[in-house]
Amino acid sequence: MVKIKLLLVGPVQSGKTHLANFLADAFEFSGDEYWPTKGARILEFDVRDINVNNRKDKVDVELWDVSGDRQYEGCWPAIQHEANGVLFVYSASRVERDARELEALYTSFVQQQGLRDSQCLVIAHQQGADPGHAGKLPGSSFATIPQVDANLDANTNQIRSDFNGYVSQVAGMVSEAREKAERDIVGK
Ligand SMILES: Nc1nc2c(ncn2[C@@H]2O[C@H](COP(=O)(O)OP(=O)(O)OP(=O)(O)O)[C@@H](O)[C@H]2O)c(=O)[nH]1
Ligand SMILES: [Mg+2]
Repeated sequence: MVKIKLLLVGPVQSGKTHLANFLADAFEFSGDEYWPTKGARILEFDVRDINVNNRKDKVDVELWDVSGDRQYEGCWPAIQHEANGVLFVYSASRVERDARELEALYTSFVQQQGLRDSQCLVIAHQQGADPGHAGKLPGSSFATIPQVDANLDANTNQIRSDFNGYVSQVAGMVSEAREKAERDIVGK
């Protein structure tokens, strides 16, 4: 079993909470009304039978659904502490507005924390009827980070499988680092 901490970040109303509830199967919190997230909320769930370094394993996910409101920036150090990965969510119909904000979030959540691009995923969230932009984000920060589309009103299998693929990759890195630390202790 591997435990990972993932952060879901992005501009306000880009659908992070909606997406987090879907990924955690926590539909009791969902509805069409908008309830801004205060600071962050933590969802815990496991992903079973996924490939972790060529072994089938269970991964315990701690998913931090982070508010897009800058008034909570003071909470970011606590949120960022020991995170293993960052999921960037933006609204596909507001790509110009959101792209600039994502660049700033990338600096704070990835570069300044010493995380690698391989620990990140970009999600273009298509909310409601207007699918909006579904190509790649402009800007160089995200050039090497995989970008996927999510449409919870249509194909939910796709985003679930994209998410599981990402979890498998991050869990693989975490488990490898743990095994290396164990080997270092015994000096082999
Ligand atoms: N139809 C539809 N509506 C959505 C979807 N995702 C979000 N919404 C609506 O968009 C609004 C904002 O969604 P949230 O998930 O709360 O946004 P957020 O990114 O968590 O916003 P903050 O917590 O303020 O940062 C809510 O009214 C949701 O019901 C979606 O996939 N489809
Ligand atoms: Mg929210």
